[in-house]
Amino acid sequence: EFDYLENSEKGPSHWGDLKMEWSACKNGVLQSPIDLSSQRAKIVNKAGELKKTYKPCDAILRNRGHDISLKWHNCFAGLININGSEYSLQQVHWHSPSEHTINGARYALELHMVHHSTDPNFNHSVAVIGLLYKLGAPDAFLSKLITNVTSMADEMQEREVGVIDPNMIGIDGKQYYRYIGSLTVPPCTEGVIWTMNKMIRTVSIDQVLALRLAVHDYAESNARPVQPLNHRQIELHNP
Ligand code: BO1
Ligand code: ZN
Repeated sequence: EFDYLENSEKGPSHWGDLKMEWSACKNGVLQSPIDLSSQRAKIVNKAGELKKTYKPCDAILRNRGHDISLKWHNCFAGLININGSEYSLQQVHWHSPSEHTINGARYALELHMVHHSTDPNFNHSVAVIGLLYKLGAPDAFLSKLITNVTSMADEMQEREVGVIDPNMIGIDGKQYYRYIGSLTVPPCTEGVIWTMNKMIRTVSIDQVLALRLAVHDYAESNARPVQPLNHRQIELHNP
């Protein structure tokens, strides 16, 4: 349905032409990912640490063709609180290389923790926490899953992987970038609250290659190009 190849008619520069519902990919002005420029960020000192209450819960690992995702299933994986509103954790997935850049620098891997608003009047509002990884020591969370990732080389496979604790991801909520953007895949829906951790974690080259090979030829990325910031403000929360 869509791909990431530069010269393909289903590639990122054509997503907005493929289906009417995907027009935000082309015409939106609050699109993600972006370059997080520390120079342009407004420093917010009084915000406090990111409030989160995650708990272990049963999960399913899935090869969705364009990425590998881990979805918590038939249980409650916990909440984050953003400006007094609660968002419940649904799934995580990986992009390689990173979609967001920091001062123009791209990282080896980016993880997205996708949350939905729990407020029924605020239907389907999405908040994503992003984490960036540079090459180095293996990531403990991925280590638990990597054998299953490697065995899922074909699209649309899934595995029950038992109880997975979201706290193992190890987000550090002390310093983070915050801005309003979009889903980074079609339909590129806007209004997503993005929280990108400032702390960079590490991942081994083997783990990155396992994720990339399971999804595509390892030469193909699943990162959407960086989008214009337009008139948006980026906040750097630094309690
Ligand atoms: S991302 O984090 O911006 N790459 C991203 C991209 C697409 C989605 C989520 C995050 N898709 C949404 C679907 C919803 C679904 C939700 C949670 O993921 O549009 O229908 O409920 O799984
Ligand atoms: Zn994503």
